[in-house]
Amino acid sequence: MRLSAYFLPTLKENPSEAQIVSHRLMLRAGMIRQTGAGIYAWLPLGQRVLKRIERIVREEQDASGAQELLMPTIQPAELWRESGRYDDYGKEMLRIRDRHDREMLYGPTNEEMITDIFKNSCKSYRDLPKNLYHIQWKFRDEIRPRFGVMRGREFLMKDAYSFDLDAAGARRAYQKMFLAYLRTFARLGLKAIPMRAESGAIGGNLSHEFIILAETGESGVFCDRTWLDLDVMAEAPGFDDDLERFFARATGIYAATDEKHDAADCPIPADRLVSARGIEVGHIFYFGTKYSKPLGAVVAGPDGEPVAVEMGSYGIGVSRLAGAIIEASHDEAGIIWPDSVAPFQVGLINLKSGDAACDRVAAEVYGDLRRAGVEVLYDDRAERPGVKFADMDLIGVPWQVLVGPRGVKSGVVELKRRATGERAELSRDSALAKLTGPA
Ligand code: 5CA
Repeated sequence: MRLSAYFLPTLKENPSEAQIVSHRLMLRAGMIRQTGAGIYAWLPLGQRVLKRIERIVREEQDASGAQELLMPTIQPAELWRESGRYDDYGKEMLRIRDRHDREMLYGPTNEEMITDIFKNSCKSYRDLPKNLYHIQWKFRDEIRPRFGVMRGREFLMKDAYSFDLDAAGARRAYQKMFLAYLRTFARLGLKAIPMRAESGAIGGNLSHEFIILAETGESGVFCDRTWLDLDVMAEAPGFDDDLERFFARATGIYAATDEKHDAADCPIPADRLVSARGIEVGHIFYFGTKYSKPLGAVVAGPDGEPVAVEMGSYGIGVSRLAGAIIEASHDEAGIIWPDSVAPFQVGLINLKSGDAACDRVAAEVYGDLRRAGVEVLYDDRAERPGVKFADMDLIGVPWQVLVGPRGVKSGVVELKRRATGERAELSRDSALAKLTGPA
């Protein structure tokens, strides 16, 4: 992509409405624009990041055995009357009437709808287990939308729903999602700590939130110091392995949200307890028959007797993650994208646009990289080098390739790693090999 043609409205000044760094940087880097309170348009750069996050989330859901479908954003009120949540949900639910005066709503979550879909097609224990998920926009009329995409009113969520014949099956489904979540967040370059949590409006009694420690986080959390240096992924099994041991290990190291933490009843000594703030990027729930019973999701068991299916639900805040990753990875100059979610892999800077030799070499490097399948943002604008450096650092592309008059003469380009600031002069071929070779 040539930057001269790209829709990338970066801002030089810090927008006054943004209180936390990720919100500031997302606005400044031209990733998002607010269109209403807690509602954002994702501009091309932001949309690229969102798609990359989605892809990793999807790959890990698929690897765990969950199957993707797509449910609508608009739901009939009727279903929520059956579960009893239509009145309970209160003002957070956006209620709508169609032209026939039928009551509808913009879904804040999908337990009712998926249970209805499931029950209409699955009638036997042989249809189990199933785990169905989608990645779809949600609306919650939050009292205090804030921090940009972190607490929006409209936001993108991955929500999965598991169906099992009995509690043991449901526990395995829960553990699979638990593992899929740890794998997902690790691939996103994040250290997410699973914490015992309240199940709130979703219900049930087994629940974990996945929390990224960050000063700007909205959740108060407590955890064992051990978590700070632990790479739990080093011990992670495969999806088909026995998950009990790993689950026991990962949930055995104390971590709880402030709603669950009780100082008087804390299992670890005070000197090992860390009190911190965190961002909730995922939340999983086991709630048994809370929805299957009222909605009639019943299958015939092996003995022919009807059994209400055991369910869990599993959410990841896909749009929130874009902000969370920035909170975890930035510096004074801007965003530092992990390679796995970067909107472009390489930012190519022509230090002297208009100079025939620089233009030629930069265009050739651009062509070489694109042919090798690398996603490149080529800054071909007639701007000063300082402006180009600042913009490329701001948007946080992991590698920068600098083409300038001096290097062009001696046949080299400069390669800069955004995260460390390290620079090296390399021949064009070596630079290309490095950028297209194995990571
Ligand atoms: N049905 C369950 C699981 S599928 C559910 O809705 N869980 S949730 O309420 O915890 O939401 C799942 C995830 O969505 C949260 O962990 C959080 O990362 C994200 N999320 C929730 N509310 C918002 C919001 N207002 N803005 C951005 N992300 C949000």
